Amino acid sequence: MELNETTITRAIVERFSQKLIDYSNVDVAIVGAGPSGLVASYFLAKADVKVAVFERKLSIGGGMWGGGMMFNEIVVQKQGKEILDAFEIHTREYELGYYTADAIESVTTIGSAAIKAGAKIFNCITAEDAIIREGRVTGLVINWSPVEMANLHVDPLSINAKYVIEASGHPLELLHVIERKTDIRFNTPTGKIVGEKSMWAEQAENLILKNTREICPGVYVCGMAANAAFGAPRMGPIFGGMLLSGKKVAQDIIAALKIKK
Ligand code: 48H
Repeated sequence: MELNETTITRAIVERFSQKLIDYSNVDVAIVGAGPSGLVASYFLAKADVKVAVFERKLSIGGGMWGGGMMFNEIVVQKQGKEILDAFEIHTREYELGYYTADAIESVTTIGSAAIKAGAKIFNCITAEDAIIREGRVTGLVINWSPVEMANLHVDPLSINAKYVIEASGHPLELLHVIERKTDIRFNTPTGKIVGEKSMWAEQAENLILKNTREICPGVYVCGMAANAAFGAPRMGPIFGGMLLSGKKVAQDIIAALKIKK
């Protein structure tokens, strides 16, 4: 059989277009494929929730590839280890209550499990805005990341979602847009984004599950974005909180979707 370039081209364009059309209307759209967004997508997909993840970069994994300062090992505490165990990621006890795992194994295994469970990940796509109806976020406005990088004037497309998860990490991009463009009040003490505090691993990891919640109608926040939104500290390169936050946001949304039905 001779390989035909036109067939290869048609295959890619048709398959990708169909995928995007299929996922233009989802139960949950996630902004960011870092550890918390990926774990959330896995648990949602495993529960048969239709979920799409939009990731600005070419690669998934966010800040987990680089462990701490590019030393590509991550640290988790006991509860975080339980999530790594569920993905069958190797861990080693370092000292009592501290476990390490290979950062690359962690990203690739969680990413693979999420996709196999049914999550669709769209890389190179940036969520640049939200769709809002009567004070509720009902979807995402998306564009190719290279459009943003080249500063091209190209209009975006949109995705309809019952729930959106803000998992964009430190910059809280979606919440900043909502704050800037609307009068929606967030469920924070100030009604606005409070902002991330300096590093305090113990407090940050303790607060993250409390901060993983619906922050305004239609939007849940998880991962580093949750602590930044509610004014909690950063935790440095301990990743248990990210993993647990991803699982919690999935569980909360699964429960909310059941009530909605
Ligand atoms: C599409 C976007 C957009 C956008 C950003 O930063 P992340 O790894 O996020 P988390 O919260 O899952 O994990 C945080 C962790 O990596 C970390 O930074 C920690 C623990 N820090 C502690 C400390 O003290 O420093 O991933 C977020 C992902 C990235 O891949 C971005 O490219 C992506 O979201 N992203 N994708 N549209 N508008 N904004």
